[in-house]
Amino acid sequence: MTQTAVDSTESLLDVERLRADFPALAQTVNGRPLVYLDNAATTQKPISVIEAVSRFYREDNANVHRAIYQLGERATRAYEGARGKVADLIGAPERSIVFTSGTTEAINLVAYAWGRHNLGPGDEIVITAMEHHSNLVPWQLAARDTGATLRHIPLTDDNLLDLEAARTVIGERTKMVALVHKSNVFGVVNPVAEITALAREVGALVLLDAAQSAPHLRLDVQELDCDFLAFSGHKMMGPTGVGVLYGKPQLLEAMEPFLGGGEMISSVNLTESTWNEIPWKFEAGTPKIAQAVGLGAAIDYLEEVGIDRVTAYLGQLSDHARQVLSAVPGVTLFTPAGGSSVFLFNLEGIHPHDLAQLLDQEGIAVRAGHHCAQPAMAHLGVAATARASFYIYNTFEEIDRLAEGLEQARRFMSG
Ligand code: 7TS
Repeated sequence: MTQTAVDSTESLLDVERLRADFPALAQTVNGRPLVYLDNAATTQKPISVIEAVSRFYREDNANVHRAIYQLGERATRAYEGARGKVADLIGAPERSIVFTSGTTEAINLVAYAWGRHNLGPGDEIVITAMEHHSNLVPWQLAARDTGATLRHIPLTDDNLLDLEAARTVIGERTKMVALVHKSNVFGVVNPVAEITALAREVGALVLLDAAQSAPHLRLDVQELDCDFLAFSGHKMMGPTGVGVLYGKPQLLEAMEPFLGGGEMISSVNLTESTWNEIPWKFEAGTPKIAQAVGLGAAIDYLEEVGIDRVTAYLGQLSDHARQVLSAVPGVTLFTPAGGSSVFLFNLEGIHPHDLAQLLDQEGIAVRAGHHCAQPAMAHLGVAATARASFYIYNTFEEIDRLAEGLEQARRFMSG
């Protein structure tokens, strides 16, 4: 994106100009311009990211950390350079940044490499009732394998974390508190400072699932004071197949490896091995080299737009969405006040899957289902909902088209 794409005087973002950077947004569906509103699932990619991946394969492709030749050194520089960009993005030292395949693998890494060696009967892991399955199932497995107990912080009737209950759920037995920073179903940013303070009182570790917050908010791990933080590149305009685990260096150093293989060792004989230094101790095998390079380009793009402006623009879009969606008769909005970028709703008399299909006829892409958060659906008392989620290239007009699409669906259903 060129510098002129950002207009700080008139509106927060010059979205029309910015959209030109995203080739996938230019297409039509059924003759109507695509309205892509499934950004919590994955975001579209700007040309600079697509080009960075392509350029890597065309010019710099070699394996990393082992080649003596110049091409290999360039590949290593590109890969490690991307780590530096991630580290700068979240205010962390480079050695605390582990490249994983995504949020899911990052959380599994902690649940295995930390959980299996530090949990036992009598210990408790605390999650919340609004977790994505990625931050739930790994802890169910860890509890099953270690004899630890999995507990959760319930939700209030307003679909927020019940902080009163959190004070009793987090206790002397708690060893790990793993919670979502920004919810992929409610769009709310959880009060992680309060939860972290409760965890600190009892000496528990804190893992933040930042899959939805990293694309939307400026994160600083020193300020957040979390022990682990996980996010995915593909939800912040980067390629699929790469994500990040941040861990406090002293914790990563004390942990056993997750996967064994090449790259993660210092020396190997036929009976035993010693481990590489962090972060490479946790990067077994040929890493996600081109993907990490693409993530680096996505971070450059995000920084050029300005993350604070991203947050503010998404806030404006969300205010508009709340207004127009709640004006459609028959719409139940589950997103609490304060929730942004993610709007969870149902339309009376129509199953969310049918609704998504009708909207698709109009070129509007929304998600329908349980959004990998079945306990949150259970809290709402529904099996499924529709969900519209926004990112920086979405416009006010697109949200109006969604509202029109809902009106049409309502008329269609009432015959
Ligand atoms: N945590 C949260 C809060 C998420 O929203 C997601 C993906 C994940 C973890 C898993 O990320 P992954 O990159 O490892 O798959 N959320 C969604 C969603 O809301 N719709 O599709 C994927």
